[in-house]
Amino acid sequence: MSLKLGVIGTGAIGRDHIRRCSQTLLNSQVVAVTDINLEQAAQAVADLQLSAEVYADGHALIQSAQVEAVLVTSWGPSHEEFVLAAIAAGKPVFCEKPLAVTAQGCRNIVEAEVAHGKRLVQVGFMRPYDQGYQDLKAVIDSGQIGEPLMLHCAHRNPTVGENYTTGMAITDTLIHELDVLRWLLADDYVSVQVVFPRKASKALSHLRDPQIVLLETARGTRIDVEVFVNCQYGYDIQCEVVGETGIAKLPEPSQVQLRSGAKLSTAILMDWKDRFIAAYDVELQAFIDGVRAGQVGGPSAWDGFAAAVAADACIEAQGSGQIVAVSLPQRPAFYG
Ligand code: NAI
Ligand code: ISE
Repeated sequence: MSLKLGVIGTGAIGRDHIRRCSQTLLNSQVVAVTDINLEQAAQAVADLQLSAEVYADGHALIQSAQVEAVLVTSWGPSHEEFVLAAIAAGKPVFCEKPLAVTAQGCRNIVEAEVAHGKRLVQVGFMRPYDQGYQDLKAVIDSGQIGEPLMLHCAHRNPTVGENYTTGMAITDTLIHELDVLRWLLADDYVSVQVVFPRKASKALSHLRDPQIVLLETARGTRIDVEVFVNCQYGYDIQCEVVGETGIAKLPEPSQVQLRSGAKLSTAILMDWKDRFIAAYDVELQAFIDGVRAGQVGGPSAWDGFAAAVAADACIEAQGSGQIVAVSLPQRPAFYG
């Protein structure tokens, strides 16, 4: 029997997830959708030729007896409300990143899930499902390059919309690194600092872009992440790990090498949807399989909280220019 899914939010990633759950993945069926823009929700159903019902709002969808599990793909500030409602209804919920836009919001979710007594929440951090990051982690864990001392990372988007803010560079963009680097190193952050280089002329007037985030982990590894969301040339994710005896680098996505017009070249992807397309498939199939087996796994509400605690510190550091301490409470036994 297919898992009956309800999707809240039919924007860019909502439509992409509806497509993959309906056309690519196994054992899932989208039976319900909603969006504050109901016409757009209806259009998504029509475009994908689904027999899904359009609900008036997220709460009606979560309460529906038709819906066995929920995907939250609406804007970040609405995530907490819908995830808490799904937990209250006892329904498994896959929530796109960020789990909530503040650490306190994530903490409320952690507390509700622990009180429920069983894991229901998987956060949409897809990078741990990416083959390149998995291979990089295997090299680090094998000890081939010794202990990781430094990481040099970049998260570059070609452009962003006018609603994108300097804070979103942390809560929406850097949040992927805050999660995946913690997983890669099996370490937590203890301090952060944010510095701003000369501003890119292509960045809108309200936006400070690029920025460099400096992270320190409990074991003393130092990380620099360049976040540059108006780089124009492509969607480019870089991660280089400098160890005691060698260097390991995240592989580039596989692209044809072209010899033409007196040039040797490989294309750079422009869209995040393409860069992690396989990882999105794998993370959502894992959610579907986990729910059907009665065991939700993958990035947990605690992982969402841990990333948000570091993100809160980064937001403070953006404002103060100072080094800000990150203090993550003890992980509850519930999260292993
Ligand atoms: P979007 O702006 O294209 O779509 C968001 C949709 O949510 C809009 O259609 C909006 O009307 C709807 N919405 C907002 N509040 C709502 C509410 N209270 N109830 C119902 N619908 C509501 O944004 P996009 O790019 O699809 O992002 C959505 C979420 O997915 C964000 O949290 C974002 O950070 C995350 N995301 C994750 C990615 C990843 O790589 N894992 C990639 C892109 C987005
Ligand atoms: C977007 O929401 C994503 O999650 C993309 O992966 C990221 O690269 C982009 O900066 C975010 O705005």
